[in-house]
Amino acid sequence: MTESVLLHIDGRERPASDGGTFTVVNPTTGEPLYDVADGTADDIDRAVEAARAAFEDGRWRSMPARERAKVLNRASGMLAERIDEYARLETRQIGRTLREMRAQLKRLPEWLEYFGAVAQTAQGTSPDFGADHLNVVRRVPLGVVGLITPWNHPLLITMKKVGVSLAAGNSLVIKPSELGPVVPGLLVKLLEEAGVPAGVVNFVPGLGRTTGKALTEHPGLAKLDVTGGTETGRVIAASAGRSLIPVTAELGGKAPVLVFDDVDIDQAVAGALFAAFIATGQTCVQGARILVARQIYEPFVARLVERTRKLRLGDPLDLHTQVGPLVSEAQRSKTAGAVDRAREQGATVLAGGRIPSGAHLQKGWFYEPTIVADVAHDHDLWHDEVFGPVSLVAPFDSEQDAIRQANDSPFGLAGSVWTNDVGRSIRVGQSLDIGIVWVNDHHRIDPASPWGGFKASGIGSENGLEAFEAYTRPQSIIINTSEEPFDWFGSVEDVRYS
Ligand code: TXE
Repeated sequence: MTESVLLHIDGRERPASDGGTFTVVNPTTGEPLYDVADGTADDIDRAVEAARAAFEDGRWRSMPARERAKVLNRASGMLAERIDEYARLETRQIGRTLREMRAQLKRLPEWLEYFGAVAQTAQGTSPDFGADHLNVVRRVPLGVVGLITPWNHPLLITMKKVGVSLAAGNSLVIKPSELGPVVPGLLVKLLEEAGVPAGVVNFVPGLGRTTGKALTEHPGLAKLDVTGGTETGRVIAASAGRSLIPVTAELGGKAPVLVFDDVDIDQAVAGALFAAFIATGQTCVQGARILVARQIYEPFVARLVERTRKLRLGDPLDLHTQVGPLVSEAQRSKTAGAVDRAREQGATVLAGGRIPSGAHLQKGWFYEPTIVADVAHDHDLWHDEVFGPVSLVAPFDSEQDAIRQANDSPFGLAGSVWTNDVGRSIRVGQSLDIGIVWVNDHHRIDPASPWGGFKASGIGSENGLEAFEAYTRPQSIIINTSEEPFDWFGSVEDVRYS
């Protein structure tokens, strides 16, 4: 039986204004799971209006930071108690393994705690303004912010945006992905139970081209924050440009994994598998280009292929499953299409490259974890993001060659360097044109650590003090401290101006 997911506006759940719904399907079984209210432009108007009213009367923004932090900490404790339930729901709606969802969701309370602490310790400044004035610069919240989130980490990405924007005192309208709206909707209710006043966080699920578009084009917003594909990011950033509001955009990637010849091969292969195949490869930082020192290329690739072939596909709710299905039929055909195109262009598929044949895998959108070699720099697979379980391997001849190949990409989000040579890890890391560099690791994230891409991977950063700053703006208050009377038009000799 399907359950319903409703809009949440001004503290109340409601259906879409025209009664429209869409269905979320279980990607493992093909069964319908939820009927989700399909928010209209009128619903977006109502949500922005509720958020604006909440912002203007100060019910959240004017609460002392200490009180806001208390609410966020309470929400953090409540979330920690619901992790198991939410992890199961996330696995059912997007097909990511329960083992991964539990590990990811367990971290999320930290975002509320971290940004609650940042809100309490944030301070203004007082720059020198000369002898006769005192300048106080406060950081004030922006207003109503529009948050647009994807399906690949539904709750993590919502949390990355919600924690910081709430801590800074903003009011929000969230438009979750049409493929993963369920748990973000539960978070909104949890926040209100924890004490966030009604109207501050509003939730309008719907499709990108209608509900998302209505939100991004709404004149009542003070900022847009999106995670999604690069083309979506361009459309939303153009909209923000027309409204003259700031935008944070976390977009696509094609992360390099650089493996030098001094590593333990088994450890580096384990790292490459982790980089390439968690979330069935559906992450913006997926290790999509595995570049390996020629001296160890053959044994490394042999081991990588052997281990890739052994990955266990299956029901993501089963804790023994290592790789779940893709989120949708569209995502699987995009993945299969990218591999077929690579074959046509002359690449060699070393592992995977097929829809699996197991009887238990026929109902879901499964695709075999895939390793591709002989991909030239002018092939599509070198440059295009697949967003599925497909990684290419290629050899490099020197440190300079590794850096050159890694940087040959339109994207610049993240990548990893695998070496035991400390100097080399720093030299190479500093030469990569990417926003996040891991050394002997991949995928690691922390609420305190800036997360954002260069080039076509986005604008601005999530997490850390940078994100908090980007959810506030400076207000400069300039106070005249002089005892001298001032009359600009009274007498030319008397003029005091600085
Ligand atoms: O994401 P979309 P989709 C990439 C990945 C994937 C591709 C498409 O390559 O194959 O994007 O995936 C909303 N105005 N990533 O279609 O469309 C949309 O409803 C306003 C990378 O799922 O980018 C959803 O809420 N909103 C990625 C959100 O944008 C619009 C994560 C993201 O959807 C809109 C997901 C519009 N015109 C996909 N069009 C990452 N970097 O993590 C869409 N949306």
